[in-house]
Amino acid sequence: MKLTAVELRRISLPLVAPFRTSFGTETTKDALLIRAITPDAEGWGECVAMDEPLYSYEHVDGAQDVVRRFLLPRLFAAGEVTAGQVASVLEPVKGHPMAKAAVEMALLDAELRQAGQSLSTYFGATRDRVPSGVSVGIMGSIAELLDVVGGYLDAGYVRIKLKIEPGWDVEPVRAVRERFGDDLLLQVDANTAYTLGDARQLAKLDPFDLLLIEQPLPEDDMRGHAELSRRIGTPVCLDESITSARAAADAIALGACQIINIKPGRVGGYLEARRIAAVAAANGLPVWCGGMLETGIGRGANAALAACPEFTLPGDVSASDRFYARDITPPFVLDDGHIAVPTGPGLGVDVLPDVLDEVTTSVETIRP
Ligand code: SMG
Ligand code: MG
Repeated sequence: MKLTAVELRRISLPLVAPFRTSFGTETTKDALLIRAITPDAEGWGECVAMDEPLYSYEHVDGAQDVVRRFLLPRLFAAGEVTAGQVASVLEPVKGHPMAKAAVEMALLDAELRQAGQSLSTYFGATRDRVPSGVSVGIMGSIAELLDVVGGYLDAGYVRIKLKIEPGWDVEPVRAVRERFGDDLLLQVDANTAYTLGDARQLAKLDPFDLLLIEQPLPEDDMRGHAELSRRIGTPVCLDESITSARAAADAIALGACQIINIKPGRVGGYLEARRIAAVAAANGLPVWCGGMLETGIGRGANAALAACPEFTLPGDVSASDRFYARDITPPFVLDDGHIAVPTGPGLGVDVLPDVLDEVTTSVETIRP
């Protein structure tokens, strides 16, 4: 693809309710969208960096700066570039996987639209819908949590993930188990809020038969996760720590995780995400697709990824209305607890121009 221009567009979408994790509370989504313009086709990418560097070191203003100043000049200089070549062209720039992933995604969308192929076909996906799990924030009280979880179960979600932190772990899990029963698929996510010294507290989750505990310890604490895996019964799943296929291979070799949450933005793109799925499958580990409060653009792509055969656990690919009353694409809806995988060319989702314009806060066009 020969890029003639790239549009960097910022949008702001209010969340239907605040989303609290161990690292902060989100009330609006400030996203960077990337539109790759070529003579034959256009493609969209969504950068999942959040407005503050609290989930990882990236943040949306920084990502935009990196795209503008360091990534696009390299792509323009490379001339004709396929989506599959983007990662190696951008490889000299250290880190910034969310910025890189968004650029690669926009090119991939453009390329597949031109070829008339859907992302799911390109990935070799084997399902036309994916089971939908939902991530539930930290609440002010157990009563409120039970109400919220009950609402999601009534809506049809097939798996519940509870955000936890010190002081909000065993009791909420116990309450949800007691209220909704042993058959509920239940897991927790700590977003790095614990240390290995909390192993005994985390072992108190063992009786509740959780599917997994996600990222209990800091991002760079691979050895700690390996040790914790030996001390608790709940399978350890890594999210923040898995930044590449190499990191995944290392974590598996160390015994630091038994399950992997794959997020394309965190690992530099959908192509690296596919490689991580392959590494995990070759080692017998289940994987699932995480979420970063994506708009319909990223949500559709995540559904395609989650439809690949390695993804054997329900992911965080929820319906659009989990976060947004109004999205910039037609909404993804729950159907019998599942989300349909888009079938159209490229990402297979179409941006609604009027809504997009209404929620846009800035547009910057960069040309070679
Ligand atoms: O998109 O449904 C979603 C969010 C899922 O919990 C979710 N994501 O660590 O897995 C995670 C978090 C990261 C974002 S929290 C603001
Ligand atoms: Mg997580």
